[in-house]
Amino acid sequence: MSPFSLCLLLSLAGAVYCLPASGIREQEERFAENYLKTFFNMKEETGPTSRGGINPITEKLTEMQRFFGLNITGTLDPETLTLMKKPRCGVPDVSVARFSTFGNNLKWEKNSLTYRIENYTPDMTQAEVEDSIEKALQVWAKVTPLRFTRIYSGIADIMISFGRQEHGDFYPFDGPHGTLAHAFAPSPGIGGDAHFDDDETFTFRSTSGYILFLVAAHEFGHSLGLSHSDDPGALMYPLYSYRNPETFVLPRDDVNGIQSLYGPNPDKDPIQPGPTAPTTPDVCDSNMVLDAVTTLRGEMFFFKGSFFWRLYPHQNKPQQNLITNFWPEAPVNIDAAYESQHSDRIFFFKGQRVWAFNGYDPVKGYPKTLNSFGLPTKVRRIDAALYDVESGKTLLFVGRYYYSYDESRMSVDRGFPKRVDKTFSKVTSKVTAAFQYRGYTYLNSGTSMFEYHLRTGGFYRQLKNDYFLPCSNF
Ligand SMILES: [Ca+2]
Ligand SMILES: [Ca+2]
Ligand SMILES: [Ca+2]
Ligand SMILES: [Zn+2]
Ligand SMILES: [Zn+2]
Repeated sequence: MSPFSLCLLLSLAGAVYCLPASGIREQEERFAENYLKTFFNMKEETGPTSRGGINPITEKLTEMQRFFGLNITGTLDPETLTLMKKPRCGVPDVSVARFSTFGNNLKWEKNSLTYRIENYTPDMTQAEVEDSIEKALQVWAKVTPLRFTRIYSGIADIMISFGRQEHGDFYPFDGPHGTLAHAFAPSPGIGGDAHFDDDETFTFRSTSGYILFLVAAHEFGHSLGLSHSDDPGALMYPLYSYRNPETFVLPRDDVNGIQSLYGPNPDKDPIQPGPTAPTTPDVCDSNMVLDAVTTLRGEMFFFKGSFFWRLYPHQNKPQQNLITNFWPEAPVNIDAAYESQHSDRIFFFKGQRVWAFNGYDPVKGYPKTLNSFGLPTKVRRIDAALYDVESGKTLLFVGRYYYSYDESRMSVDRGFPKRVDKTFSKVTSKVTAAFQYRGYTYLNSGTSMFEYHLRTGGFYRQLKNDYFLPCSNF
């Protein structure tokens, strides 16, 4: 008997079909078993005769699902299998909390460390590799007393190399995708060293391929003593996610982690504190004010900071993702968003710029300016936007006023702006987010949400803005 029961969710009428055992299924079970052995420390002696009656695979699947915040089913469901196939770091996910260290305070006993780049990837110029490595180390130096000096011969604390498959340790790489790199915790010899899988395509700044700076910054976290974090916003989260390297700031969870080992940077200028470390928004924070809400092809999307939550119909567990993981070209900390059913596009607003995507693909000619929507030049940013399915108009909220925009004429309708409270009674302060869902119109103002029927102008009820986004701490 196979330990897995694999159900595939087919889109046919939304029904769930359990497929009979097949070659593909066995292959996927082997793949999953291997994943659990590699990353969740599953021991070899698995099988029907396990102690205590709990199948070790079920146990490890549960552990993995908890770590990644998936639905805990204890089975190899499609969501779990999809996550297992995502590109990631090769170091096991031994932690079960936010930031964690390797235990026993495994750290360097000195603040001055050396590094050496032993070889290069053919994917990038040598100068790009050197710049990526240097900046990745500076990510950690900025928030600690640690300082890094490059050496060109001999043995450095952190030896950096590119290799493929079996490359001299007992942890062979796996070809393209899957594992991208791995690194060793502080200790003499191989400790601190970082290896990159040269079967990957590394890149300096492109959104295709893996950004070497991001992969290296993560690996150096291990080189310095950090293990994986289950905070999806943390650099030490085990899965690769794209972020803009130009604007990257080490997240708060990682700062807390590394400072628990080495303390803060003594040279830091208190007068110029620099950008603050981003924190991951918590869906259970009842004071959270959403940046924007929109639908997209039947799902609901809730934006906050660098993140969004995605809610599938008939599912009550929202999925948290980095915006740039889905739309690498999109801004973060957006002002507003809406979906146009007319053009099947999603629009993001930030400051005076507007981005458009067809699903996840950028639309040519964007970003454009707010003026291209026919708004007067005095409007520097908008607060919220919604698309009214019935009239095909887009409502753009600015302070106490709103405009009606006609997408086909590409201009603002006559008679606008209007006062928000003239149309939407009860809304007396700034609209912070707006959307339509199942025929109803919702205006968020701070932590409140007002429900209307737009055609009749009827007000239905006042709700909390977490009405559609339930707190789901497990
Ligand atoms: Ca070393
Ligand atoms: Ca690989
Ligand atoms: Ca907003
Ligand atoms: Zn890692
Ligand atoms: Zn290695």
